[in-house]
Amino acid sequence: MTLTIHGYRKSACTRRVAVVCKELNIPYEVATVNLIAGEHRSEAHLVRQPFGLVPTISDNGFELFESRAICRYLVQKYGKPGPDGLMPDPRDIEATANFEQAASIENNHFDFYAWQIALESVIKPMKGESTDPEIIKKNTTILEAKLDGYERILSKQKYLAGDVLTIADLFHLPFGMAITEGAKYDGLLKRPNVARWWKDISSRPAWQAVKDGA
Ligand SMILES: N[C@@H](CCC(=O)N[C@@H](CS)C(=O)NCC(=O)O)C(=O)O
Repeated sequence: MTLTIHGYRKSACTRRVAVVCKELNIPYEVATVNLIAGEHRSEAHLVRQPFGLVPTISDNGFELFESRAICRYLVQKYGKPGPDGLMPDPRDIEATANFEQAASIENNHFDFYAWQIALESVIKPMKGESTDPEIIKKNTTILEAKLDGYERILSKQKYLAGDVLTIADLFHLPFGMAITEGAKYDGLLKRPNVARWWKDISSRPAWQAVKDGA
C-alpha cells in the first residue's frame, strides 16, 4: 500500500518528509489537509495530529505525526541505516550519538529562529497579514551567532553529523530555503563552509523535486 502523507504540499514540514521519501525512492501520495481552509483544525485531523498541525503519515495502518520522527521512521523502515543510509546503524553507538547531536543542533539552534524569520518575511505577507520587522531583526541577530557555530562545525567535517549526509542535514532544507530565497537572508551563503554545505544539500535532486511542493 502506498504511504499517505496527510499534509499541505507547500508547507515546510510536509516537504521535510517528502524530501526523505524522494531520497529513499518511497512512493507516496499526499492527502491534502488544506491549511488555508483551516482543515488542520477539524476534528478528523485532530484525531491524527492532536496539536492540529501537518504532516502526519498513514503507512499500512500505522499512523505517525511530527515530521522529524516520521523521517527517522522512514529511514528505519525503508532505508538502510548505516554509513550511506541517511542515519547510522543504531548499533553504532558513537555514530548514533553524533547523529542525535546533529539533529538536536537543527532543532535547538536553527529551526525556531529560521521559522520566525520565514513567518514574518514570507508566510505572513503571503497571507496578507502584517509583519513585525523587530521580530525579523531579533531572530536574524540570534541566527547569525548560531550560524557562526555551524561554520565552526562545518570547517572540520562535511556534514553536521560527520562526513556523511544524514537526515539531520536534510531537516534544514524547508526553512533554509525560506530564509535564503524568500527572506533574502544571506546567512547560509556568506560563510564559506556553511555555504559549501548549503549548496551541497539544497542542490540534491530529491530536494529539487519537492522544494516547491511535496
Ligand atoms: N514539530 C511539528 C511542526 C508542525 C508544524 O508546525 N506544521 C505547520 C506547517 S510547517 C502547520 O501545520 N501549521 C499550521 C498552523 O500553525 O496553524 C512537525 O515537525 O511536524
